[in-house]
Amino acid sequence: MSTPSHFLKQLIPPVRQWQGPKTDRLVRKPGKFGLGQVPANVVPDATTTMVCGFCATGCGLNIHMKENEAVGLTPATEYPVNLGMACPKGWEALTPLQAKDRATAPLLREQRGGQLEEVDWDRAMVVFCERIKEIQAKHGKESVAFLSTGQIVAEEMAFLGALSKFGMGMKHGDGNTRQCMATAVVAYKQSFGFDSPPYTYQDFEESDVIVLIGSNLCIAHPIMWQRVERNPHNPEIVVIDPRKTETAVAATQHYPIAPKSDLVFFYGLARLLLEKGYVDHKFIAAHCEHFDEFEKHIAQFTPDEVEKRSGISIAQLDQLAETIGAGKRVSFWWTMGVNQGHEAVRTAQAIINIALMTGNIGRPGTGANSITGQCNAMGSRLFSNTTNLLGGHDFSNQADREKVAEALAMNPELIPTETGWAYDQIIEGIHAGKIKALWVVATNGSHSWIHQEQYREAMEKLDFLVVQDMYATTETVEQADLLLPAAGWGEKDGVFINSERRIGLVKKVAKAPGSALSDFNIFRLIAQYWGCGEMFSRWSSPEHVFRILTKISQGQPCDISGIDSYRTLDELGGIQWPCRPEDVEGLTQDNQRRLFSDGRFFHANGRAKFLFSDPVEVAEPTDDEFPFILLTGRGSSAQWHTQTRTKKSAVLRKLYPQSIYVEVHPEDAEKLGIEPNDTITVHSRRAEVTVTAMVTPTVQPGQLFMPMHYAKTNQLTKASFDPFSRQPSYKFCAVRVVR
Ligand SMILES: Nc1nc2c(c(=O)[nH]1)N[C@H]1C(S)=C(S)[C@@H](COP(=O)(O)OP(=O)(O)OC[C@H]3O[C@@H](n4cnc5c(=O)[nH]c(N)nc54)[C@H](O)[C@@H]3O)O[C@H]1N2
Ligand SMILES: Nc1nc2c(c(=O)[nH]1)N[C@H]1C(S)=C(S)[C@@H](COP(=O)(O)OP(=O)(O)OC[C@H]3O[C@@H](n4cnc5c(=O)[nH]c(N)nc54)[C@H](O)[C@@H]3O)O[C@H]1N2
Ligand code: SF4
Ligand SMILES: [Mo]
Repeated sequence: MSTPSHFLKQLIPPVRQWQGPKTDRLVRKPGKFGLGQVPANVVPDATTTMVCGFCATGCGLNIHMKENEAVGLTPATEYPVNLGMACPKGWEALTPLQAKDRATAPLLREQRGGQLEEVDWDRAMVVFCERIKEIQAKHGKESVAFLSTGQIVAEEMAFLGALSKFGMGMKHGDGNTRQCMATAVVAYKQSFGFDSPPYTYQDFEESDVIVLIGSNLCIAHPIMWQRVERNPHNPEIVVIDPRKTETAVAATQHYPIAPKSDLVFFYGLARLLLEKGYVDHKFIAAHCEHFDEFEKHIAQFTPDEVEKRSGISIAQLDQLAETIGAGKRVSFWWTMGVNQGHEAVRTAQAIINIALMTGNIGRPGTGANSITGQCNAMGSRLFSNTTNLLGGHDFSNQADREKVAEALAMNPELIPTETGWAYDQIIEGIHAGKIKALWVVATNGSHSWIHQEQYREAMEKLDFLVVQDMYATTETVEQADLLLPAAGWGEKDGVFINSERRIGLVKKVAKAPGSALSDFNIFRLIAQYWGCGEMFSRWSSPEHVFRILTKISQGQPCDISGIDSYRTLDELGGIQWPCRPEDVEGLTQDNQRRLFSDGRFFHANGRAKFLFSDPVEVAEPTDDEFPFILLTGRGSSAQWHTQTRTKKSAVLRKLYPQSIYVEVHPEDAEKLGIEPNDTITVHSRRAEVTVTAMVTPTVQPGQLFMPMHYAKTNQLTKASFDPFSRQPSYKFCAVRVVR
């Protein structure tokens, strides 16, 4: 076995030679470009196609290169997802790689209160391992945890999950997917028996009724919206959202539901559908269970009750029931307006129940469809070793542990027998003194986590905070003891899994700056310095790991053992799971598949379950002191999350307000004497923040909306969680406004 420092020399310049995309096979003669992005004086000599690194739509981008380096990009016309389209972030995807604040060398803060100072990788690795081993020796192995992401390639996620839990003995690790997808994961697992979004994007084009719930598709998934626009069936487009969003304006029906009244609303809708006879009893009898109990449960949710709780009138509810009843192919799509709630899992399942009872699943243009957020959210759901064991397996199941151990050629005893703590429990664990060191990879919790002060205090309490990021200036890096500089999208190889379960390829088309390494190589290095390099000797390249993962997936609903190489993915324009060896034949460039076409679900008896509960009160209702509801979410198609990437593009920066604003309804503005662009303060029980007033009827009276892209927003939010998924309820807290 080579020594760590010997190993280091293989990975780090000057020994490391940059070689561009791995082999010729993944590049081809330059394609047609000319459109915008390639500088006029540069003549590319090759083009390669890869998947965008922002949202879960997973658009294909043609990267045009000269001498092995990306010089521009254009949306891929032949990729089955985007068909030649991209949103502003996609067009600008290469720009953030050039930013001045890229982390180019490891930075170490020797003492709290001191400065972060440049060190070499050897020193960084020695400190990383020594400090963590010291803390584990003193406080137990489980006193060290990690927080990861839905934005690195699946091979890296799996590496982090395996290295931390099997190699370093950690028990607790979670990801920002908790902030985002946990609700859908739990809802699907309980209802269908596996975390299985059933749709393919073609369904957007094949529905005659499209119901979007808590989803602002026009700005959060603009290219999915383009697919809706291509629908030739003149569909009814229904938006259920308290705000008159860009999507609501473009829809044919908008139901401005009272925030967090969705559960009552959907139970009432189910009752009405039943009453009107719009129910597929044959499908229910053949493929579902617990419908009788559900029928009894919903009896109490009369149209009257719905009107009282949701603000949607009896006539409007009736219109929606008629629309769904008349639809031949009705699809239901939900995003964060559902997932981020205090009773989110049951709300998602109330949507699933409506799709099931009307037989709108498994056929073209139908489905109970959770739209994912980040480029590789689905990858993290299946392969990050956080909420489940690699490949959608179960930590607590011995057969699963043995199967995974065998595929990894390791001792099954090294696999923990329980899932670790959820994100919020890790933060709580830090406050309780149980977690002493934290390793944060590709997420920026000091900005994005709920009730920010509590999070930041937790970071201060740690004995050791390591952050692994592309940039040296994020809010979380500001609190770090050690920064490990990472390569970003475009600077490394691997796969992402998009919202329709499509595994797509990401390629190295640019050099990471300075001595920044891919997350993959950082993990290899750590394994060597930690002393478990032997265990990961087969994890020598992303493609090797991909093959290991395909093997682990065998026999699971997400079986991808039919995908033999990156080349196959490249040639086909991505492949949706499942892809067993017998599925491969016949897959063509525009391969489109959906789940449940045979009516069999993943529970042992093959049946889907109707699941439900009584609605409960939100954690922080409004009152006389804090009379407004604060909603939060995406602000524009040009902003990505905490903006570490998108704010680096001058083009994107022109497309949104530079400083934080709050949307206020004109009636409220008038009552409070607020003029457009006034500086106002918004107070919650946790903080007060100064913002610019944007007076607009997009919000209803009594409600405010603030985009999440500005760090101040989460100073206000209230830490409350869905009890099943432990996903934060970002979209409801009580505030007041002062001019
Ligand atoms: N441009 C851009 N695109 C993105 C992202 C980004 O940062 N920028 N992030 C990506 C990620 S990770 C995600 S998760 C997705 C998120 O995508 P979306 O979920 O579509 O975006 P949000 O704006 O968070 O929330 C959607 C809507 O939920 C509504 N809502 C709030 N409360 C309720 C409620 O109680 N009931 C209902 N029915 N609706 C409610 C809000 O008014 C909002 O319009 O976007 C992805 N795409
Ligand atoms: N109030 C409110 N808060 C929210 C939400 C909301 O609707 N309202 N939405 C929530 C949701 S759905 C989400 S998904 C989260 C997102 O929250 P975060 O994950 O915290 O947001 P990002 O800005 O995407 O952070 C990703 C980080 O990874 C870094 N990075 C990017 N690529 C790489 C890479 O390849 N390697 C490494 N090592 N680092 C990389 C980026 O520089 C950035 O610092 O926010 C949540 N927070
Ligand atoms: S829609 Fe999403 S995947 Fe497509 S270009 Fe925009 S950010 Fe990238
Ligand atoms: Mo998300």
